[in-house]
Amino acid sequence: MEKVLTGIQPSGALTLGNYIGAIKQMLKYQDMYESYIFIADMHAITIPQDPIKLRENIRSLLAIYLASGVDPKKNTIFLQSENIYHANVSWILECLTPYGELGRMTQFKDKKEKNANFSAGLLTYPVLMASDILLYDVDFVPVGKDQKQHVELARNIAERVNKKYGEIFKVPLPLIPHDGAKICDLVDPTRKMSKSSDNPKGVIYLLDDEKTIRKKIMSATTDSEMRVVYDMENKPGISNLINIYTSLSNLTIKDVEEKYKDSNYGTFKNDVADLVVSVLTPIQEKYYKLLESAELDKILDAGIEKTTSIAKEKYELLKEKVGLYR
Ligand code: ATP
Ligand code: LTN
Repeated sequence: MEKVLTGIQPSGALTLGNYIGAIKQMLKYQDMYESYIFIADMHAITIPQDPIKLRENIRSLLAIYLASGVDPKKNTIFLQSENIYHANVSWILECLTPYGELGRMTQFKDKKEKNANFSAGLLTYPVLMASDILLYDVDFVPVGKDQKQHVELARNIAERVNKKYGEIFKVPLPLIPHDGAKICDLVDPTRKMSKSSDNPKGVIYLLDDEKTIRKKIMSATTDSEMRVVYDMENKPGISNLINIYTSLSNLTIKDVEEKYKDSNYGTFKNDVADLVVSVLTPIQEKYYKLLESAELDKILDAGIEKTTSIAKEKYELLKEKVGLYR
């Protein structure tokens, strides 16, 4: 069976963008492929994190996965930092990756602007991501549009290493969702909705209560035209709401335009809010039950046992090919 692997960083409260761009894809692929899902905690520390908050976020992310419907019987679920081979392989791959290639990554260029003292880890971040992927010989890597460049880098690294040392890694493909590939901020719809945003009004968090969700959607930035029509360039606010609506329903963009052709923005926004609340409420109910459960630790224990033995084998092969043995 073909394999998929994906992960999310526990770098803050998860957003509707993470749900639509990442978690919904996991739910789809868990029934189609052998699936590996992890918590990218080592990626989270590429920017400063409070240790107590980080630990909470790790547990919270796992509970969100499960509450959203990620099934531990269908997926191997693990914590990245518990598998020592990810960082070990990353070191070898870093030594085989030109510095210039990493400096060109869009996310690195964006994130370094936000912190003058940015860490070296922020630069090498995509190589750790490449090792996450390449350790497991996966066929596909489901990610949002913003991570496509990193998966392409992982492909380049795999091809380069295979060419130099012989077949070691499988070269994977990114899987990008069509609708909702990029959910945007509600206040500034030209920007990605992001968990590390500094304005919470533009971001729907998965654990926001109903009143907050409704308020944020009703105040979302739109335009003065009063036509529910998809046009990302000239009407980014309304197009973003259409994207959210289609991603959470079975409707296409055309269906939504047709359905709301005689409606004002208030009616449309109200329906978007109803839909978001109806998707998030059951997830929240399950989440709060799961958070304290011992089940969470059992799932990670099983995941680390399985992934350690797979990753160890790949690491030993890579070391041998590179000449790291006595
Ligand atoms: P940060 O703000 O910490 O960079 P983020 O909210 O951008 O975080 P990530 O942890 O980088 O989220 O991403 C987790 C997954 O969610 C990735 O697959 C990413 O592509 C997807 N994702 C994140 N934000 C969005 C969004 N706004 N729309 C669609 N997909 C998204
Ligand atoms: N960088 C990704 C998280 C991530 C990932 C991965 C996704 C780390 N390693 C491997 C897919 C495959 C992010 O920020 N979304």
